[in-house]
Amino acid sequence: MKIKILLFLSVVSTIFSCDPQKEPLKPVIAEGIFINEIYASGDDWIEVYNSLSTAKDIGGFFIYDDAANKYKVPLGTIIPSKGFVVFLCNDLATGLNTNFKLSSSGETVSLENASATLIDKVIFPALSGGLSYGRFGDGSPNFAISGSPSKGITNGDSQAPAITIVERNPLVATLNQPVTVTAQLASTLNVASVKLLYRFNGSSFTTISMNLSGSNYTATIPAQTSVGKIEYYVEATGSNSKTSTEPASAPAKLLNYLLNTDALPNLVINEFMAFNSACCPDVQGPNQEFDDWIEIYNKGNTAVNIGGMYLSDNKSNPFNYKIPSDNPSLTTIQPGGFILLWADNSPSQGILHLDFALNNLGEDVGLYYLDGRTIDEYTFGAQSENTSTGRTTNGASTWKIFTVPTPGQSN
Ligand SMILES: [Ca+2]
Ligand SMILES: [Ca+2]
Ligand SMILES: [Ca+2]
Ligand SMILES: [Ca+2]
Repeated sequence: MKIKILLFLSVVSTIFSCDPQKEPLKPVIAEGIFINEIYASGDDWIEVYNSLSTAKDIGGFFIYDDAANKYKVPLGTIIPSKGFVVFLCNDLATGLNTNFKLSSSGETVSLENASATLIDKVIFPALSGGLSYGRFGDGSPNFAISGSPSKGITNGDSQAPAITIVERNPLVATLNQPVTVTAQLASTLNVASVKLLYRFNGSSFTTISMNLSGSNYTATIPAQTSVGKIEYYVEATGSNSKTSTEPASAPAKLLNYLLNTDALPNLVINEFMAFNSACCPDVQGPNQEFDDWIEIYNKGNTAVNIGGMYLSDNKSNPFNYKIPSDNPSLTTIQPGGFILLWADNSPSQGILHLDFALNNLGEDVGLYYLDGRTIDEYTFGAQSENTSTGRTTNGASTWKIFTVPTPGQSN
């Protein structure tokens, strides 16, 4: 038996040593101090737990996501028995602030004692806003994504179910059309119920059960026969009676879609530029920024305020960027007039600056109504530097490349 085991170990060590790309395998020597919970989507933190029956001084311990750049816990950092200490992962490298941040796409965090012996190592998955990854209960080998992070306090025996994705189909609904809402949970285990709550034009909420189908929960909001606004949220309850919602602050914040029968405004995307290095600057104080832009033309007979409408660089995501509606004087286009929007990823520069840029290798550019219906959209290919693409004449159905772009003016 002994020989067999030794042979086995030798085979294992051969397998593990043959890939020089991987970090060297180090055994984890548990000593009762655990990485207990991780939050990684902004204001990152790591919670460490002391499972021992005595207080523990973890001064001189090391925490890291990169073995070449370890953070050293300050001397005199004591965790009481069954207590916690939280490290803020913010690059500050002082006190309980680590010298690294965490990736919301997931990575590995390691904990070493003062002799640099690895005592815990956690590989965490992608964590979107509001979710944490931790041990349930504290110090246990059972990990789960949680919808209710518990920074510096017990993770409890069990967690509220974590809702990871909520989608609806169709994304843009019309009158007399049912809408199916799908919710994905981090786990379908220990889920007592998942419910969809919706209301129409601010009335009281109607609650319907969402049914498990595959790994998703679905329910359908019935077709509406009159115009208005549907608002909704998803609520998941665990077999431990703990509840989470998406949006997390529901019902204060809700998902919604609009149903209306308005005629679409008579607007077109008239010209755009996706590769600007020398033409037509966005003048910001002393700076000239050579940014992408989109020109919209009003070919109708009435003024149109585009506040509340959407622009996108992706046809499948019409709700990408909502034009603010708090300054109609800047967002209203007169008949026969133009408006220029900077696609410069800089909404802080003003109401006519979008939160995306245009890819000069080609993509979509689209203008969408208040309810997401398509007003105009266009798909373009690779662009030459300092040329624009636009309609041959204002509002025309054919497009051409302009070597002399005319942002905000007649083509
Ligand atoms: Ca906790
Ligand atoms: Ca560009
Ligand atoms: Ca700019
Ligand atoms: Ca133009």
